[in-house]
Parts: sequence; C-alpha cells; structure tokens
Amino acid sequence: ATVRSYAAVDLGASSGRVMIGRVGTQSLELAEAHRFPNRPVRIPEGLRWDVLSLYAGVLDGLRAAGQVDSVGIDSWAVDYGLLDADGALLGNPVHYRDTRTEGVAEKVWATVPAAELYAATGVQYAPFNTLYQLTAAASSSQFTRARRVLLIPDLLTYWLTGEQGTELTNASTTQLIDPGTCEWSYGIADRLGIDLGLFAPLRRPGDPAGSLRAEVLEATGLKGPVPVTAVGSHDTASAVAAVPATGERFAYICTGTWSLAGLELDTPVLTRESRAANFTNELGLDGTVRYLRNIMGLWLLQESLRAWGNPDLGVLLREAAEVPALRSVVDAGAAAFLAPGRMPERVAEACRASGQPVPGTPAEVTRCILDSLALAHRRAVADAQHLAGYPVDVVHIVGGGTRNTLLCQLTADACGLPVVAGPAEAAALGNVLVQARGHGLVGDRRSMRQLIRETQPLARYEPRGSAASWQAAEGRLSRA
Ligand code: ADP
Ligand code: LRH
Repeated sequence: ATVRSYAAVDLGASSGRVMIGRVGTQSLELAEAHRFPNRPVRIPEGLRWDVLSLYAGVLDGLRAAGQVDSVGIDSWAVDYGLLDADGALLGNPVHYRDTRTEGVAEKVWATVPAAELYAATGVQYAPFNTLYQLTAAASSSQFTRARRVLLIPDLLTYWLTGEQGTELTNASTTQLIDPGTCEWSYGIADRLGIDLGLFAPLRRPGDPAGSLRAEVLEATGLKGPVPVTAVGSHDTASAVAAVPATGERFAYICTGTWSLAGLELDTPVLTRESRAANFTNELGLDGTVRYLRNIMGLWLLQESLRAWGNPDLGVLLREAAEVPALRSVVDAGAAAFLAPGRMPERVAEACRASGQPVPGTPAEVTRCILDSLALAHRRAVADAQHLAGYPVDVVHIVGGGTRNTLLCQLTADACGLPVVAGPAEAAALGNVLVQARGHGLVGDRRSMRQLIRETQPLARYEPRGSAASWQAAEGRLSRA
C-alpha cells in the first residue's frame, strides 16, 4: 500500500516544531524531526517575534525530516510581516502581546460600531485582531513603505517558495473576512481605509503554494521538486481538523499557550448575545465555522514557571494535585492576563481583589490557575452550546495541555461531561492530513477524524463529583 511522507511545520507561541507524518490509507504515524524554542524579544520599539530564528528552525527541521512528498505550514494567528516594493521584510513582526493596540479598538468603533463589525466579520473583540494592529501601524513610516502584508505562515511559505498568498482559515482571524461568504469584507475595509490590495490573493487549505526554492533545497539537502501545500494555516484550524470525534455532537478545547474552546458549526452565529459573550466565528476546513472563545490558557502557567526560574513541571503538578480544590479562582478569560511579566503576583492580586484566599506557594498558584482554567472551559462549553443551540455529549481536548492530566480531569469535572484527551500534536496532524487529502490518501473530514481515532493514543476522563462546587466558584467570580 502507498505510504507518503509529509512535513508539518507547526509554530506555536511557545515552541516551533517540524513533524513528519507518514500516511497510508489505513495508517498514520507522526514523529518529531525537530523542535525549537520560540522566544519573543523585547527591544526598545516593543515586543517582536524573532522570525529569522523561526525560519532557521524550519530549515533545520526540513533537513532533519529528510525527503518528503510535501510541506505544510501552520502557526499562531493574527500576526504578520510587512514587505516593501522589493519583497524585503520591513522590521520584525510585532507580537500580539505588544501594547501598541491599546485604545485602538475604540477609535475603530467610532467609524464602524462594534456591533456592525461583529455582524460583518463574526470575530470576537481582542485587542490584537489584525484589523486593530493594521490601524495602529497605519501612520508609521514602516507601514507607508509596505506593499504587502503576509500573515506569519504565509510569510514563511513565501520565503520557502517565492510565492505569495493569504490562506483563508488564518485570514478569518484578521477581522477582515466575511464568514458567510468566505471572502474579504470589502465594505468594512473600505470604511476603515484599509487597502485589501496589501494582501496577496486568498488560497484555501489543499491549494498548491509553490515548491521549495533551489536555495532552500540546497540548505536542507532535499531533492526537488518538493511542493508546499496550503493547509489550515491557523494552528487552531489544523488542530480542530484533528479532533478525533466520532459524531457531530462534540465540543473541543485546543489547549496550548491558549485554550480555544467551542464548537464546529456549518454557519456562523452573529447574534447580539454571541457578541456580548465574546465568541468568535473563525473559519475551518471546507467552509466550517470554528465557533469558540479564547481563554488565556496555559500561558498563565508558562509565565508563572518563568517567574519561578522554570522548576520541574511534573513535580509541581503532583504538588498542585494535593492542594485543596477551588480555594480561589480567577477569570482565565480576562485580558488583564495578556501581557507578560509578574504572573504569580497578578494571579494573587486578582484573588485578593475578589476577597478569596491568596495563593502563596508555587503549588497553590498552579492549582488556582488549573482550577480557573477548568472553570473557564466549563463556561465556554456551556455558553457555546447555549448560544449556538447545539448540545454536545463529549468534550475533546487536543494540544500540549492534554499532557497535563490534572487539567484534563478538572475539565471533565467542571464540564460534567466525559473528556477525550489527545492527540497532543493535533495541529501537526491536521496539517499532515490536509496534505495527504490532496494525494487522495484520506477522504472527508469524518474519515480524517476516524484515522486519527484509530491510530493515535487517546485518554478518557469521566466527570467526578457534583456541579455544585463549580457553580459556587463561578458565583464567586461573577461577584468579583
Ligand atoms: P503552543 O503550540 O501554543 O506553543 P503547545 O500545544 O505546545 O503550545 O502546549 C504547550 C503547553 O503544554 C505547555 O505550556 C505546558 O503547559 C503543556 N505541557 C507540555 N508538556 C507537558 C507535560 N509533560 N506535562 C504537563 N504539561 C505539559
Ligand atoms: C493559538 C492561536 C489562537 C489565536 C492566538 C493569537 O496558537 O492561534 O487561536 O487566537 O494564537
């Protein structure tokens, strides 16, 4: 039987990796070729992605992966690089946690009211939506020289192949796409003076995106031609494609630096209630809608670990499991936790401000973070079902957070639903399978999910205890 190899480049906010997927009609194996840290750098002008070091990591990874039938790239959303008239990168891409967008949304809403923006784009409010970033950048001298905006995966694709495009699932996070038509929202861009000509033409998952340039072949030792295929280049789109669900009635939580919790739907939910609840309608494979809420996620723990000098995570999680449950909780959806720095102190301050016991030791802070995340998962899963009128009977957790068994169990307890956890490298698997689909090795989304279910290790967590303690904790937060 035919087995083909695909390289999935998956860039997360905490690490980048190049994974090799070997796919046959009944088989799927994933192996890590190379993993490298993603370290944003603060310079006088602000917080920036070190995109050259990421590109170097991609080249090292492709070299380690060896000969493959195709390459696909996904990364975190919303951020972009600017190219000048010669196609050269203008400065380092700005990090979505940079402060340049503070107060920008209000200015945008003075021209296009928030309600109209939501009706047209379906995108939740987040200060870092590309729309607000472009508005913040508009008057800079760098921006006036820019002739092209390439989202991060599209920028790396351009460097690998010399070809420019804008992949749709990631474009849907810019707040400039109409989720009903899956085309640019020309009206919104026009009113805000955003030149959509800066973006390269849209491409969809599965579309060809060029082939590795001769220089890249030389740098990686690969033999050409090696095609690059557009995948769900938003990491969350690729991760959702790899949720190993059996039926349709499931919720998912993609856990990594962020927790993205919600549903896969056929049509967007653009109601007033949905906007008030800050749910987003991002695009997935085959025109599906990823109806979800952004939750701060394991960022809260990553930043705390950094503050503590990176102690052993396994030991800390075992200690946290011994701390009494739900002593204090914070709102893990709050934008107050977006910026880097002083995380244990900020968590403790939030507990103090809401009149709850203040966690002191790293184990106590960790427990508070995990309880708070589980609580935010519970709220998002409940709100999504209610707002979309779409009840579910199981919650799938995918991404790096599936390695945190305490978080998985707490999420099952909080949601009062069984949790199926895995795969941990969901984004890479979704990336691989879209490439394999182009070669006819897998069929529709259902069969992609089935192949993952049959080949990848999954763990099941049954809900324990009663909902009462979670309801009470929710009450403490809403009074805060
Ligand atoms: P991203 O793609 O956003 O960079 P990942 O999906 O790689 O994030 O998930 C990273 C997170 O997974 C880490 O912040 C950590 O909390 C969690 N994680 C990774 N390995 C383990 C582990 N062995 N035990 C518990 N948690 C883990
Ligand atoms: C997760 C993610 C998420 C976005 C955020 C900026 O990696 O792509 O879906 O909202 O990064």
